[in-house]
Amino acid sequence: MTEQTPAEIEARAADSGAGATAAFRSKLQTEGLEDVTPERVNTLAREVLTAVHDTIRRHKVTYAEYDALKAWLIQVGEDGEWPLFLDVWVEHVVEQVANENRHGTKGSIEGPYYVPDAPGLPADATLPMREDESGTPLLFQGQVTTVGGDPIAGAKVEIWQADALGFYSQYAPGLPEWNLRGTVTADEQGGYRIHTLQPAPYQIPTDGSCGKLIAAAGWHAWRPAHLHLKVSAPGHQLITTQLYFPGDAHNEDDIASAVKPELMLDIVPAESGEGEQTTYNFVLDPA
Ligand code: MBD
Ligand code: FE
Repeated sequence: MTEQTPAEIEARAADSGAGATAAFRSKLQTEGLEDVTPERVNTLAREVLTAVHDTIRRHKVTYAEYDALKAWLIQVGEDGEWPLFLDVWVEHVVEQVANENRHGTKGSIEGPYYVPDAPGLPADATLPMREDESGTPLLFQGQVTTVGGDPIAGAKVEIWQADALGFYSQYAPGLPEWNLRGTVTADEQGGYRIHTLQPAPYQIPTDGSCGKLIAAAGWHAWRPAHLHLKVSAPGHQLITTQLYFPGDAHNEDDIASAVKPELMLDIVPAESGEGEQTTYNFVLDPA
């Protein structure tokens, strides 16, 4: 793999936040937006504004701080970083509420970098990757079942992940379109064996508005390494989740608050002798 200068890596990082705005717009075009009733808007907008007012009073927010906020909010939109901001700092609570009654596999946030319709792959598959793709080989295998433990033949396992530098295809230039993305169809026993690579931890782009907030507040910009998944089958609820790697320095302080103990992988040396392997089974709730 060719070496990148820090400036090149920064340039790629800047693109990724904005790309998420374009991707969200195209999702809206295909799926549209459901109506939110005036009653809900009234309740929710009023409560959020009241919380803001309370914060201003409690901390005696100044005009200088108010103007800094205005400037920053304007810039988030210009940078195209609203999806990034919302998915990093808000989505985890929406996910918690949405999935609180499930009995199957725990959910986690989708984040800004999902792309629908990744190439279809058989149950035993290697994710699309470059010939010289760097990183530790990882065999990710398991089975999809119902909450009752019955295998779900032909379940769909969509997977997307960052490469060994922390970049997602279609959100960083220079990567093949579907790099490290795929739609795997499980076998008759609901089984899948996906050959991929260990992803790198992900750093929120430091050069955009989200990065400015992180720097201004003295926070860090990291998510622990993770695999993204959407697992689905007819008659069952689709689950969107993420899986994590033990020992990652940011499992305990994910900037996106999306780690759950149930989503920690058990990584062991690969039986093939090359790299690592892990087994994770998905349990789907009935629709
Ligand atoms: C990611 O890769 C991610 O998963 C989330 C939630 C936010 C930003 C980047
Ligand atoms: Fe991610």
